[in-house]
Amino acid sequence: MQERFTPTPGDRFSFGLWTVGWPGRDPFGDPTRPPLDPVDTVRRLADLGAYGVSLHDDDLIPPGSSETERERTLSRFRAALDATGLTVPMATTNLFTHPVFKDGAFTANDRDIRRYALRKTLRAIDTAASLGARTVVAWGGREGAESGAAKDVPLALDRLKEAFDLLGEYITDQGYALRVALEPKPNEPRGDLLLPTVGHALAFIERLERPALFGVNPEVGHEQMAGLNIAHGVAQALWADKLFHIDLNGQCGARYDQDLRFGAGDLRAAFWLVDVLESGGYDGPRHFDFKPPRTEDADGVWVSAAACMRTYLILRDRVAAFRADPRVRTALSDARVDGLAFPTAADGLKALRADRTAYEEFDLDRAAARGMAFEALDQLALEHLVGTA
Ligand code: DIG
Ligand code: MN
Ligand code: MN
Repeated sequence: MQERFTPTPGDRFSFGLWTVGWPGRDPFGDPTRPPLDPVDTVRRLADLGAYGVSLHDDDLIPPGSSETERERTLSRFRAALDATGLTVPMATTNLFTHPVFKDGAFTANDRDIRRYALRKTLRAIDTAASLGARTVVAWGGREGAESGAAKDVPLALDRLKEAFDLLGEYITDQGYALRVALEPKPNEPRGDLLLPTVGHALAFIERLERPALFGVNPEVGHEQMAGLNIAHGVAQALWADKLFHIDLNGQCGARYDQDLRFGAGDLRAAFWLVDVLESGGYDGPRHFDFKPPRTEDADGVWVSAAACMRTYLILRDRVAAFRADPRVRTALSDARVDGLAFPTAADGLKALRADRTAYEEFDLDRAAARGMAFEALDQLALEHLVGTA
C-alpha cells in the first residue's frame, strides 16, 4: 500500500542538478558539502519518485571540456536517464558564473562578450534538444546594473530583444521542438536586474519577432522578493498562455533570494499557488529550483528534496478538499465570486450609455452597503490548510 503523499513520476516533479548539487558556497562562506556526480543525482531523484531533472550547460559539461569529453559525459548521463526513466524537461545556460559575465551576457556593454554569450547559448540549446528538453529557460542573472549611468536600459533592451530574436530564429531554423521561458528576478546578483517581474517579461515578449516561442518561468521567491503575489503572477501568465515552466521554492518576504524548499516560506501563498497550478490548466513540470540550506549534510539534502515534493502533494490534497467542500461552494456563492464570469457590458457601449440604472439612477449607497463575505471564505481556506476544516 503506497504511503500517502508519496511522489510518483505521474506527479511530474523535476529538480535542477544545481539544486541538490549546491555545495553550500555563499558570499560569506565556503562549501559545506562535496560536489555531486550528476549520474548519482539522477539515480537519487528517481528513487525519490521524481520524473525529471533540469540542468545548466555547465552543471553537466564542465566548461573547457573537449568534444570527446563532452560526448563521453553526455552519453554517461543519457545512460543514467535511460536506466532510471528520468527525463530532461528543461535545460538552460549558465550566463552568470564566469567572471566574463560580470557586466551581463546578452546586455554586456562589450559586444564581444554579447557574441560569446549567444554562441554559448546556441550550444546549450543544441544540448537541450539532444536531451529531449521541451523548454529552455533564460534567467538573466547578470543582466542589470549597480549604478544608474552604467547601463543604458533602452539600448540594453534592444540588445536583449536582438538576442532572443536570434535564439528564436535558431530554434526555428533547426526545427527544434523547444520554447523559451524567460525567468524574471528583481535583483541579485546585480543591484537591479532587467525583466525584474513576470509583468515586465510578459510585456517584453510581445515586442519579439516570434512571441509564440517565448513564455515565462516564474520563480516563487523572485516575485516575493519584489513583494508581489506569486499566485496572481502565475494566474496572469496562464491567462496569457505564457506559463511555459515554473520554479517552485520558498521565500520569507522581501530579502535576499533564499531558495528555500517549497512551502518553507509563505505557506499560504504556496497553497494559493498550488490552487492556481492545479486548476488553471498548467500541464508542465512541477520544477523545484531550491537550495538545501548549507547547514545540511548529504542526508539533509535528500530530506529537503523529498520534502519539496511531499509538501506539494499535501497542498494539492488540501486545495482539492477546499474546492470540494460544500461549505466553500456556499461561501463562494455568498461572496459572489462567480459574478466575474459574466461580461460587464455584453449589451455593448450604446446600451450601456443608455442604461440609466447603471449611472443616473444607480443607488450608490445601497450597493456600497453590500457585504462581500470574504472572511468566512478565507477562514475556510485557512482551516483546510491547517487541517481543522
Ligand atoms: C535562478 O533562479 C535561475 C538559475 O538557477 C537557472 O538559470 C534558472 C532555472 O530555473 N533559475
Ligand atoms: Mn531564486
Ligand atoms: Mn530559478
